[in-house]
Amino acid sequence: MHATPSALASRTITLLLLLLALHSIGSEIATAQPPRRAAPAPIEPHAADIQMFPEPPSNITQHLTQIPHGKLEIIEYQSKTVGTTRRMNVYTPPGYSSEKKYPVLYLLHGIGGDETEWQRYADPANLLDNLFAAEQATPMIVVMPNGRAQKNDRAEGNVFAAAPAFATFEQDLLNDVIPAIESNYSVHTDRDHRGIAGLSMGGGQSLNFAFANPDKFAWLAAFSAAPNTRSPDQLIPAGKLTDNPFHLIWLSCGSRDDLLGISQRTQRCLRQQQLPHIWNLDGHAHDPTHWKHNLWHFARLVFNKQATTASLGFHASPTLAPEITCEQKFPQHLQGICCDGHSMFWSFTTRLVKTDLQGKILKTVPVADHHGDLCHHNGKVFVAVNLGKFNDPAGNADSWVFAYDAASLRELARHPVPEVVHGAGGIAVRNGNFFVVGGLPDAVAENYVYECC
Ligand code: FER
Repeated sequence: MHATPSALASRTITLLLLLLALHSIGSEIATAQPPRRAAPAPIEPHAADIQMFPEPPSNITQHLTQIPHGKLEIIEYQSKTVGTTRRMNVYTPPGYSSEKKYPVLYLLHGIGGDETEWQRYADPANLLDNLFAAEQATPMIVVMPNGRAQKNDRAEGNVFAAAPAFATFEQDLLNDVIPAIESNYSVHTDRDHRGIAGLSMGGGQSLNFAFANPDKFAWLAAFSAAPNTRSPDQLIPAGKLTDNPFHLIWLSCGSRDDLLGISQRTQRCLRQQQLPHIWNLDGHAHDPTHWKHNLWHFARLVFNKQATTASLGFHASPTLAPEITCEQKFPQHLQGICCDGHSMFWSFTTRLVKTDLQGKILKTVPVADHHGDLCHHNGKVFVAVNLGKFNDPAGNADSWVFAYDAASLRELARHPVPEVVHGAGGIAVRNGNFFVVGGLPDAVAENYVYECC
């Protein structure tokens, strides 16, 4: 059960290529149906093609009676663009008051949806109420308009025939929706306090509109963007952007989504143009679970520059990594750190510690001597543990991988790794496989990376 790093690398690449071959078969079947436009097939994988953010807990949209709730209301506005009275769904946070000013997130639906789709798919009202109650998101107004800017804007008949109306919506949004919101609600009206996000067609709209109007939007998310997304050379013409105009670009897609190629080509373009972004490729399909989960993660960052900078630092590029100081000192030394996008986990030999991305202590638990390096995977923290002697030639390391619940730091399981005879020095996770680096006593010349658990 051990392998050299190069053998592991080639095994990982083979697995990725196999997965991508399966994706392309899926997308050929899906795009064979007219009148859908063909989506480009998924393209060559690279190291960033991973699930950056874990699956959220299962209760993120649970209605809790003991917390304050926001309000959802359908309001009407006059659209000069369409020449009709149109409807949008507006969420105001708990305790909404005209004494305060709020940032606004414009949240756009998919090709078969309307102004009620987000509420049906992802229950943003309860999702946000719960985040605000836990102080995990910045209070905001969420506007869910109808992105099909035409006289009959119901999702009827061949929904693909309305694709041009989704492009026309740019004018409706800028000239009709935003002014209506800004004159009826107590909101900030600068770009720093305006975000745009959407699923599928709405994801394509968000990318197209934000890149065409960076003076209007500073926060951007596209969840499983559809083929209405402009091609990279149209979306970001070379040399057009001198600076990164966005505080956050969130791009996500499910690995089982037939439209994956759209997000991938957009992500490659952002990477090439060195635009810091978050790319979260989870295991879902073109489905409400992906949209709900990614809205939840995005909602925790949007309008919060500090949390976003920290999260981008971890996920976009090591050069952006912020300095994070743990606010408390612990005996013995720091063995390793890891991050789940919103929190940091620190292994201090005999103490496991969780902080926010500003270093504020959220939880500490005493643990057995000694807990070494650690990594995060899907809501759990895995720690390389040696209960015996590290770097001991006699092989008395007594090596384990301990698993903890990332929310509570409650111990969940202990996996023995007796192969790691000189101790478990480092641990990492990649595509659900764990890699443990062995210890190396003075007299031993060859070290191993072990794939385990
Ligand atoms: C297409 C395939 C899917 C397309 C749009 C979609 C405009 C949109 C899907 C959705 O919004 O869920 O070819 O072309």
